[in-house]
Amino acid sequence: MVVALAGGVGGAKLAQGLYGVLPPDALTVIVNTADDFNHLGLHISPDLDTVLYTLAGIANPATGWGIAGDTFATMDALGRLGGAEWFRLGDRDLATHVVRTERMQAGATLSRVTADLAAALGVTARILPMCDEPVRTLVDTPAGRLDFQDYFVRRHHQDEVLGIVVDGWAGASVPAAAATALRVADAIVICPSNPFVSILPILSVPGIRSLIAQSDAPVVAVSPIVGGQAIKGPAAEMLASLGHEVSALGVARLYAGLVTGMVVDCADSDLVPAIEALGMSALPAQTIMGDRADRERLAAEVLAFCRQLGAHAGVAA
Ligand code: FO1
Repeated sequence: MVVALAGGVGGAKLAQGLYGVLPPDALTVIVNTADDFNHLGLHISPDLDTVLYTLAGIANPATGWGIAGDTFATMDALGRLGGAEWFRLGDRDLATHVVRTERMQAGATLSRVTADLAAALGVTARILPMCDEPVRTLVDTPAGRLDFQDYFVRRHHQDEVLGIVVDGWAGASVPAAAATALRVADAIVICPSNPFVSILPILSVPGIRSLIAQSDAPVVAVSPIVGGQAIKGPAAEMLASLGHEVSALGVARLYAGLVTGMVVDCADSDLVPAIEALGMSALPAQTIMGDRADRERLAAEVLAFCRQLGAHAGVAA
């Protein structure tokens, strides 16, 4: 069993690569839910839906989120009525939120609803929320403390990030399916998502760090920073404003003590010695994922790296 930790678009791409190179039921993706919010009376789970749509092969390739070819007639009609249209929910995408909201209001857990949505879309990987309790990322900025989607979408992540709060973590618990997957994992992959607002919220769920630490599986992270830049989103700006080096080394320092290895882009091969000095192995690879072939190629390299690390540690990964 390979367990991947993922947030939004970048993480979903590698998750799709892993899904493509592994047997149908050999992948579990534990997904960030701290970006979730209630909007228009609906429970929106952006990262779960991005992973779900990407593995189902229906994600919008231009944005990475939402459904390819979707229309926005409802958003436009909403705007004419004075409703909030800043968070672009497509007409087909809305069906997902309506089903999830209805099911959760009837008492189903987010885990249950997500499993049923995955089955409905033919996805055989396990897609698991990091927890079923409400945990929310809040972003401290010069304009004050902002809800995540206000910061990220409404204000176009232009505010300087002075701090990040994962609100509600203490009340969260690792879902049983996620704990089981981590216990039987042959490899644990931290996908190239934003370390601060996608990966660290997952790691904030009580118990998940110790489940990872107790596993004898290799833990490999893929850097979301290439040549000092993020492929997408505000990860580079956040590293800078939060006082970290804006590089794959800066990311490696965030994961030191947790991971066995780090995959960096070939452009950052010069950082390998400094990363290895942190007590982890480092592998340069082509980490920019354009098409599905790129995603599967990187996934195969990551898994080979895991096997190599596992062999050194005496584990058949
Ligand atoms: N991101 C945007 O930048 N603008 C949007 O209008 C937007 C709408 C949206 C709708 C559904 C969904 O699942 C994701 C959506 N996202 C949008 C992306 C989302 O805000 C981010 O992907 C995550 O929260 C961070 O990874």
